[in-house]
Amino acid sequence: MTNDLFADDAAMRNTVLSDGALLLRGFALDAARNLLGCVDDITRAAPFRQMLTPSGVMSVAMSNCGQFGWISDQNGYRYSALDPLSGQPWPALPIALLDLAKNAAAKAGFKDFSPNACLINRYAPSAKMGLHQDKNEGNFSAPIVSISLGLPAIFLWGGLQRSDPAMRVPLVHSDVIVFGGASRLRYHGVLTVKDGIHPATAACRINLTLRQVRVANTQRVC
Ligand code: MD6
Ligand code: FE
Repeated sequence: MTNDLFADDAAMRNTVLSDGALLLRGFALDAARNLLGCVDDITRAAPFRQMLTPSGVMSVAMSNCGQFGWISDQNGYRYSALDPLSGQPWPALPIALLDLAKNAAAKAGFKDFSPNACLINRYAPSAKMGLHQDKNEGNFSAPIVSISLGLPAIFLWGGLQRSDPAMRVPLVHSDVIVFGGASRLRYHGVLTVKDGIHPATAACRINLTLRQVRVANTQRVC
């Protein structure tokens, strides 16, 4: 009941960030506790790890669930059906997560979103994510659905060129962003997460991004 009131209040503050990008405030409020339980289960099987990139180690710790997972090493980024740490497939995408992502996408006008990959980002205080485009999916007609849980953060919402000015969007627990269409390849990032304690996650921010990856674009074996 209380949650419904908060959710209604939050929904009144939904915001179009740009053409094809919608911020759904509080959209994950009812599901949040269950989703965080799923993250615990997933990361027992596929632990959080700080991946390497061609330019150094990432401050954000990552894991994945679903048919494909986003991975990076000194050679670059790609999707893989197997967790390179274990050589095993990633844990399955929980139904609750799939349902939430489909509902969010539909609300933003993307009717047939069928994600097969979910990247799980964990930000400890002082972690951040630099401006980037998500362009390894091989399928830019599908949107990406992004769920924020725990500590707040400032999301940077840029343009189609890295040098375009970026809007600063404060995100809090249970906010969901759907971005696709004309916004699918916009640059975005996350400013350094500040110290704090959130009742749902303690001293971290968790971000889940659900993607529809084209199978032909992935690496099947590591
Ligand atoms: C984050 N999100 O919010 C990082 N990418 O922690 C992303 O990089 C992202 O939120 C693609 C689509 C939505 C996102
Ligand atoms: Fe991204």
